[in-house]
Amino acid sequence: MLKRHPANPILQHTDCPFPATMVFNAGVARFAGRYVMVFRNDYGRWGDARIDGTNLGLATSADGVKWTVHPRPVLELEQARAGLRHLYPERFGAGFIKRVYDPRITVVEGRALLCFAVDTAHGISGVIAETEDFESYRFLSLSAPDNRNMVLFPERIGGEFVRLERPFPVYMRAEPEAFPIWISQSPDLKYWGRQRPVLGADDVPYANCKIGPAAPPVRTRAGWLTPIHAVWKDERTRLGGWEPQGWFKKYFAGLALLDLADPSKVVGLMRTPLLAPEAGYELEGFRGSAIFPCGMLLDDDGGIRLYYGAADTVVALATGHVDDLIAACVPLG
Ligand code: BMA
Repeated sequence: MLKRHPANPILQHTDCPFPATMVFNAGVARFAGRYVMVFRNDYGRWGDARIDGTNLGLATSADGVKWTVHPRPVLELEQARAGLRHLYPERFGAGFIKRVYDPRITVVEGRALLCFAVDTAHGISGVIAETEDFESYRFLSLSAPDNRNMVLFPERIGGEFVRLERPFPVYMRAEPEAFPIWISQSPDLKYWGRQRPVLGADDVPYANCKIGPAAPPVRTRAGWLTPIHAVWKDERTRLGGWEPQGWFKKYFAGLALLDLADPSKVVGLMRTPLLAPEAGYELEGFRGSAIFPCGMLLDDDGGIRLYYGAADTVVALATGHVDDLIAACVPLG
């Protein structure tokens, strides 16, 4: 269904002109005549799971394969703290925001919007920011905890902005944990409401733990083509990785098709993974066997490019054709 690009990994720490170690989970868009990528950089020592910090870097490209990294990170923790200050009480202190990570880019009506996760003293939240140049950001909203993996649809639906998100239920959740994908909508990107569940982990045959939105959905004639990530956890099988206590969660890329007019309705789902960890750069690294897509683009000729974090260590690209992906999605059983 998808072919791994021969240039993989298309971005890694050695491509960065600043301290970088794990370079992964990158949002990608076409904007102002070029390809733009905002990636997560966990910096520290190679081979060591204890990192010194996380920031977001920027890379640009003429062809979506060969990337040039901007000389400095574009979002450091201190910038995020300063920029988000108006969205929470001052008395929570400078340390309230602890980490920024996992960016996704969606261009909606010509506006470049970035969704990313923030760890806060009160739990994990999702942020929406707007940018003109991908170097400086205006922060529009901070979600209540515990929620993340937010992706915006590339156009308004029924007059409203729409996003997929992945809350973490704490009470009354299924055993084993089965975190689902939800949807919500907003008139202005600030006030989010009408939350509804869309897809459960138990709908996905290759997830026994959690699923989440991956890259922002892409419009096709058959529906919104929507990459997801799906997690299979087996504590008897230790996977590759740098975690001293071991790593046991395999992350697959999956694919759903959502109704164009009402994306809370699932039209189809791939019953098998869209991409399963197999290549060396997917199996070995910080967290082996992790495929975590954060960007998908549809070319005019029907070509699909899926950009994904591999082993939480590098960025990789896989390509395919939109017709094959649509045909692989079948109605929920
Ligand atoms: C998820 C997130 C992602 C990461 C994945 C695999 O929970 O933290 O950033 O890629 O785990 O480690």
